[in-house]
Amino acid sequence: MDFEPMDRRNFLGIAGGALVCTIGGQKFRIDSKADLKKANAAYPVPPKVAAARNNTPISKAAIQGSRREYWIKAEQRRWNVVPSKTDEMMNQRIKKRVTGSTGTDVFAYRLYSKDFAQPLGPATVPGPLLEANVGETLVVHFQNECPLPVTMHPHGAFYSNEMDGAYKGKFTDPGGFVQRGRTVTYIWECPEGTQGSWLYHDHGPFDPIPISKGLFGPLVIRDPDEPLPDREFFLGFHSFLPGSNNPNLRQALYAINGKAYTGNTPTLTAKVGDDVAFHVYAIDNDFHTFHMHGHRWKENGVNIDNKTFGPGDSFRVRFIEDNPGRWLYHCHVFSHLHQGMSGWYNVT
Ligand SMILES: [Cu+2]
Repeated sequence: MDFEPMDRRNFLGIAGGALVCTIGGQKFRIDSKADLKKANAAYPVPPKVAAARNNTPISKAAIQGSRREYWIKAEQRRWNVVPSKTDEMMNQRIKKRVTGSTGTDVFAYRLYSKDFAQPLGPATVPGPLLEANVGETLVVHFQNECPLPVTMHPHGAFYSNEMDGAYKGKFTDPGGFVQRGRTVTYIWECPEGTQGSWLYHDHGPFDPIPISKGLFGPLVIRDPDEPLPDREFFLGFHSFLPGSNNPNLRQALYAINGKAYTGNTPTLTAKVGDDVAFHVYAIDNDFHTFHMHGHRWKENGVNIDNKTFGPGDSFRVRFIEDNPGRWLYHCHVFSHLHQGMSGWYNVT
């Protein structure tokens, strides 16, 4: 990370598409080399965080209704964005001399059993699905094993101010600056009016670096009166950029659920007659579209087959499956599509 304040010429030189962040009052580019260790060491610990004990217990009285409890760690791991090295849509090999190495270091949320006894699967991009019914409370015990302070911040749920998992400078609560080795418990309520397809993500002091390294995931709050779909899919639209996060990449990879190019992104399956739901969200620096071949759905009473959505947006598409075939779902921004943002939807 370049901690030199940038002059105007430098700024203009990189402003075309580069993501510029201000951290600790210094501007830096997300596509330049980053010394995260140095940046971390230079970062002041907010006063309420310094004063807090590890995982201050939450009183049971604070929890309304029944609880859905999760134990989640943020971990660092290797991750291959294009494991098959092939784009099945274009029937092309993904050439290392074009993209650079598609293997990279990510930060990823990982689900554990009660009291962090054992992992229930690998750390993944996106993180595990969090779900609750209206009337329940999400209790999320979160431990950080990444080398930067990171957090979990939910969309859609109801929470008190200190539970929003966000860095706020000197006003930061312990849940907004979870240092390596520390644990916090978040309580997020799901009263009437919070139902929907949402997401959660890091909102710590290094935002958006940990998000672009993989710290996000789906969150659904269900209306218990609504029948569950027969098939449902959770799709996060995001990107891996060359530079600080992915030093061996030569070009951006536009990903769905941590993978890029058809055959690597999720291959979804359903059969005719199924009640199908797609829970879709975006969490990078771009606007995307969700386009589905051979299908359409209603939004505000209008039939559409392509929906634009931006960073932090989330929505659900639901229809009764009526059209068998090998279909594509993809982002219709062509540079994103041809840098990986598409997948198969196979209907029998
Ligand atoms: Cu896109």
